[in-house]
Amino acid sequence: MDVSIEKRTSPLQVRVGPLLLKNPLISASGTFGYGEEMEGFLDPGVYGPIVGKSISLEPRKGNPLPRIAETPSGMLNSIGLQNPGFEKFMGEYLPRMRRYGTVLVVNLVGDSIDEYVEMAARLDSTPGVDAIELNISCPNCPVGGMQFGVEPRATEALVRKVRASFRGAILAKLTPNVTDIVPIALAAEAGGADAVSLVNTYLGMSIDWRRRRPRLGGITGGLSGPAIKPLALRLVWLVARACRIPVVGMGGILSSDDVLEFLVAGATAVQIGTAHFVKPRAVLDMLGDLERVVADERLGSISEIVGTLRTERKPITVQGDG
Ligand code: RRO
Repeated sequence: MDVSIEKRTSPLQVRVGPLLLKNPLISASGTFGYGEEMEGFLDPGVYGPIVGKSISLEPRKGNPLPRIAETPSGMLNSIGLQNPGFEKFMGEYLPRMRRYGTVLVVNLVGDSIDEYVEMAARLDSTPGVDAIELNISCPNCPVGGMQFGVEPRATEALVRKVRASFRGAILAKLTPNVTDIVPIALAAEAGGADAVSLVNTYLGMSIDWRRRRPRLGGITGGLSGPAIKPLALRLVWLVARACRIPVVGMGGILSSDDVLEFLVAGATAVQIGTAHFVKPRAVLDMLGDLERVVADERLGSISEIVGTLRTERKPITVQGDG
């Protein structure tokens, strides 16, 4: 075999902080189980990395039914963090996820800083865990989660404490349900995060007016899908301009054009979420398309397109100061 060809890096390879990814497409937490539900559709190992559903220290049963409501160009969820708990995850789900042979990211959520730290410390000494994603943005948790993602000092304190107990990559997953996401992203960076991922879902609700009832058992839920893509794209652009650490973008990505919009806005990689419920094999089309785009645009690598948005004006922000 020609060694020079063997060693050539893939044009889809990207670097997110210390993580070298074979491609920039990541399965989004909560839309992919721990991979096993997707095995009937595709090899979960095709993703750059995979991210499992959020894990909490104790098992959670989740919110009352119904937990999903379709909306125009999107969906609301109110899962309420249903998960098997940390011990069962470590014993049953993690070994299976490792077998997919791709970068593995464990998404964590806690009621307190100590809970995040306890799980992160256990994962630090666990082989095969490349990164953790701190869920500080759950829209359906009565305590914990989002409380660390809406106030910069709380974000920085949490990330700093976790940083001290975990040597792999740390991603902080941010909520769009704030007046200004930029100070939260900067706080995650100051605390030692290697990347920020955004956005988690937008708080919303759906009502069956004839029954005078909410459509979700949890009353409110998190909105995802193409409906939020323009909103997410703007936040990714704002955060990418402000932070030095990489941004992982997400929000309504269904096609390779959607992926490329996020990359041009400044995302180094993207997560695919709601698309799994519509077209579980969508990632395969996207990968083929991205390879063609790299060739057609005569790029050495897909990462050359990251942050190439051309603008002449400052953004309008909630502060009005750009
Ligand atoms: O479980 C959920 O209801 C949930 C979580 Br933890 C999250 O981070 N985002 C979301 O939309 N739903």
